[in-house]
Amino acid sequence: EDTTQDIIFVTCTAPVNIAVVKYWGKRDEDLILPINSSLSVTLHQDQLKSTTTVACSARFKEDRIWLNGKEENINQPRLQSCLREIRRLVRKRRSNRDPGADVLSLSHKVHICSENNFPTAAGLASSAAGYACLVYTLSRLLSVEGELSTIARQGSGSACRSMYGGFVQWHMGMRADGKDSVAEQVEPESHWPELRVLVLVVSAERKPVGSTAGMQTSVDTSSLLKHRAEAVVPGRMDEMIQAIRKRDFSTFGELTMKDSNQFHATCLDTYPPIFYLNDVSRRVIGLVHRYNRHYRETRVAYTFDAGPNAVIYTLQPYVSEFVQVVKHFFPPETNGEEFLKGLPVGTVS
Ligand code: 2P0
Repeated sequence: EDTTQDIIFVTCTAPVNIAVVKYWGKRDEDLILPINSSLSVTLHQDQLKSTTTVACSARFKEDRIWLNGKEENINQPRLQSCLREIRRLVRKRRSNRDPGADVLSLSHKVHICSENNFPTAAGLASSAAGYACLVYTLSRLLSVEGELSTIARQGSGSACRSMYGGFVQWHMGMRADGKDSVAEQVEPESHWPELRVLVLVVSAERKPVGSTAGMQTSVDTSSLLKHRAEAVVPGRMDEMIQAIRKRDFSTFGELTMKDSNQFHATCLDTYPPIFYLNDVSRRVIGLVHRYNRHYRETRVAYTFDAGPNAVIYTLQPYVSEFVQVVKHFFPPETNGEEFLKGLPVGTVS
C-alpha cells in the first residue's frame, strides 16, 4: 500500500538578517510590537539559513515539530500564534470561495521539521531565520497570500525582516492591533553588490540572557532605552536609508557601529545589567577602529547582537586584507583566553 500519496510537503529556506538599526524592546509582548523601527540586511540564501519542511496529511493526528532533529513542544505560544494566523488566512480564502482552498482541509494537521546550518541561540539570529522560514513554508504549502511579515513577527520580532532579501526596514507601526507593524524592502540585494558580511564567531555557546527576557528588563528599567527609541532611532532610520540608497559606506558603517554601541549601552543601563560583549568582542571593536584610522576612512564596520560574535560589514575590495589582519591578531589555534593574558593589538600597517 502506498501511504505517501496522501501526504504533501514543501521545503523552503530562509536566511538570517543582521540589523544595522537594532530592535530592542516591545510595547506589546503578545503581538510582538516594538518600541522602535529597525533596519537590517538579509544575508544570501547560501550562507546562514534555516531549512524547513512542512508536511500535511489527513492521517496526521496532531501538529508536531522537530528542531534540528529533536522533537519540541508544539504548544509554545509563539508557534501557536503562527499556526493560528496562517489558518486564519486559509479560512479567509475559503470564505472568498476560492476553489484552491479546498485542496487541503483546514482540519489537516502539519508536521514541521526545521534545521539551522549554524549554532542556535548564539546571538546569530536563529529565531529570525527559523520563524521566517516556518511562516513562508506554511504559506506555500497551504497556498495563502497576505501580509506574511506580520505573522512571522508574531513568532519572533526580527523574523519579519527575514521575509525579504536585501535591505529591509521593520516599521514599528502605531496601531494597537499591529497591522501596520510590517517589514518592507528598502532596496533589493542587487542594489549594493560590493557589500560584504563577515561573521567572526567568538563563541558558539548559548547566550546567558535571551533576547526576549533581556529586552523586557531593559524596557522596565533603562531610561537610555526610552531616549534611544524616542529621540535617536527615528532620525537614524532616515539617515541609514539615505546612506543605503547612495551606497555611502562610510556613513552606513559609522551609523551601524554607533547603533550597535548604543544598543549595548542600553544593555549596560538595564538593571541588573546585561553583558553580551566579552573581551574578544571588545578587541575586535578596537581592531576595526585602528584599521579605519590607518586608512583615514571607514572601510570596515562591526555590529554585535545579543551575543559576543562580531558581524563585520565591509566592501569587497577590503575583504581579503581585513581577513588577514583578523587572522594575524586572532590566530585560529589560539583560544580567547590567551588574549586575556595580553597579546598586544598593534597598529595596523
Ligand atoms: C535585532 N535583536 O534587531 C536585535 C538586535 C538582538 C539585538 O531582534 O522576543 O529574537 O523573539 O521578538 O527577535 C533579537 O530579538 O526577540 C533581536 P523576540 P528577537 O536583530
